[in-house]
Amino acid sequence: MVELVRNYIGGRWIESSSGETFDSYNPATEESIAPVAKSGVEDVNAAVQAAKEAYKNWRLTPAPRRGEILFRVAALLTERKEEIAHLMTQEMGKILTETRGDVQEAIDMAYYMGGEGRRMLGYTAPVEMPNKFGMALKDSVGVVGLITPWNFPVAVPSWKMLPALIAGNAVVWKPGEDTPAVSALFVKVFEDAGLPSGVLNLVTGAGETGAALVNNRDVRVISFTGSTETGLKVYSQAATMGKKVTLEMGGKNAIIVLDDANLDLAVEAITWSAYGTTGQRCTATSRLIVQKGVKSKLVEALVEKAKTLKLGNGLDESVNMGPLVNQKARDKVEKYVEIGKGEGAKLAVGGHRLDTKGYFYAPTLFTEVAREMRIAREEIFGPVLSVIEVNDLEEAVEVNNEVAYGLSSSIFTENVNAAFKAIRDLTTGIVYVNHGTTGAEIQFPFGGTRGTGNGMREAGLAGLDSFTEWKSVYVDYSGRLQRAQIDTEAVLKSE
Ligand code: UN1
Repeated sequence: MVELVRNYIGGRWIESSSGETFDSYNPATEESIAPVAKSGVEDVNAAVQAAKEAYKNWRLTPAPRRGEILFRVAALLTERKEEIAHLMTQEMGKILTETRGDVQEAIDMAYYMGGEGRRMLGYTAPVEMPNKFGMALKDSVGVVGLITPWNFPVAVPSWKMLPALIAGNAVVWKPGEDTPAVSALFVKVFEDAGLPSGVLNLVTGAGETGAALVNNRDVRVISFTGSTETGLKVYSQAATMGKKVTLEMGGKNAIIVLDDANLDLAVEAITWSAYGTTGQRCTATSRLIVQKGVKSKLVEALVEKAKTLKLGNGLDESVNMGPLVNQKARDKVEKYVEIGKGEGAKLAVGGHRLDTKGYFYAPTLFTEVAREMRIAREEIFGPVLSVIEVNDLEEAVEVNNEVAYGLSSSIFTENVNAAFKAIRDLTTGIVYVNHGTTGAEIQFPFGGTRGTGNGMREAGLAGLDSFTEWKSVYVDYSGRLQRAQIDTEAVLKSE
C-alpha cells in the first residue's frame, strides 16, 4: 500500500485528528490507490485557523510578488505535467491526453493570474467636490473555502485557487473524494513554489468535510463546483451566514446541426464532446439537436464513429475513452439508459457496460428522443447522447433553451446569418460556432445560466470577482469639511 494522503494544514502534512481514513480507487482496475485522511470538523477548523493566521501577512505581500510565486507554480506544473497527468488518469480514469489538458489549464491560469499581480485593475472617476480624489480598489476578502469535483481535479481548483491567491486571500480547499491523491500532488507544487505556510490548506474527505467548511463562520466565500443537489444545499446553508457563494453545477448541453453544416466536422466535434472524458464534463454534449434533412446521415456517421472508439485504461495511449469514475456513476448511467428505453427512445449504439474489471460503459446514442423525455432534460454525466430532430433554427434554439441548465451550446452551420442569430438567441453562458461544447479557455468567463449556477462566473475578466471586494476610497485634500451637493458653490467661491 502506498503512502497515506495527508491533509496540508499550516504548512504541515498531517493525518486527520481522528486518524480515520478512506480509500481512493483506480476506476479502471478497481484497485486502491492510497488511503486518505478523512477529515472532520476539527481538521477543517484547524485549516481555517491556519489560513486566518497566514492571511495577515499574505494580504500585505505586494501583488507582483504574489504573482511571481504563481509564475513558479506554472513552471513547476509544466515540469511535473506528466507525473500529475499519470496520477490523475489512475485516480479518475480519463485518458492521458485529457489529463495533460487538465494540467495545462492550470498552467495557463497560473500565468494569467500571475499577470494579474501587476494589474488587478481598479479605477478612478471624477468626484463632485474640488480638492477631492476618488478611486475604487479590488481588495482581498480573507479566508475562502473551495469545494471542487473529481472530473477536472487540477483545472477546476486552479480557476478558484489562483485568482483567490493573487488577490491576497488565504485558501482552504476540499477536493473531490475520488481524487485526493492528485490534489495533494497539486498542493505540493505550491509548497515547492514557495507559497508561505498556511496560505493554502488542503482537507480531504467527503460531504461532512465540505459541510464543515461551509459552516465555519471565518470562511467568507465559498466557491463550489459539483452536483446541483449538493450545490444548492451549500448555497442555502451559506446564505444563513451571509456568505458570498459561487456555484458551478450541472449542464445539459446541446449541439445544433443545421442542414447546411459541414458534417465531417460535426461528427468529430459531437463524438469528442459527447464521449470525451466519458461524458463526465459539465460542458459535455448530451443532446444533439439536428435539422431533419441531415438527421439520418449524421446519425449513421456517429454510430460508425462510436463503434471505432477504443475503451480501456487511460494510461494506454491508444485508448480513446476511459471508465466512469466509480460504481455509483455507472449505476446512474445504467439507470438513465433504462429510463430512455422506457420512454420510447431508440438505442442506435451502445447501451451496455463492458464485461471487464473497471467501470466501463459503451458510448451510447439514443435516437427518436422527444424533447420532454427525461433523457433529454436531466444530466446523466456519462457517455450518453440523445438525438432530437427539429424543423428549423428557430425550433432548435427553443429546444436548446428550454432545459433547466444553461452552461454551453453549439451550432454547426455554414451560414453566417444563422450563426449570428444563434449567438444572439442561445441562452447559455458559453456559445460555440462550428466547435463542440467543450474546451473553454481560461481567458474568458466560464459559467452558466439558469440551474447551472447563481449568476457568477469563473476565469477571464470575471475570475477575480468571487475573491475580491470593492473598496471605494475618497481622499479630501481641501482642508475643509466639504459636503457634496450641499455647498459646492460656496466652496468654489471661497477658493
Ligand atoms: C467541467 O467540466 O467542470 O470547457 C469543466 C471544458 C473544460 C472545462 C470543463 N475546459 O470542457
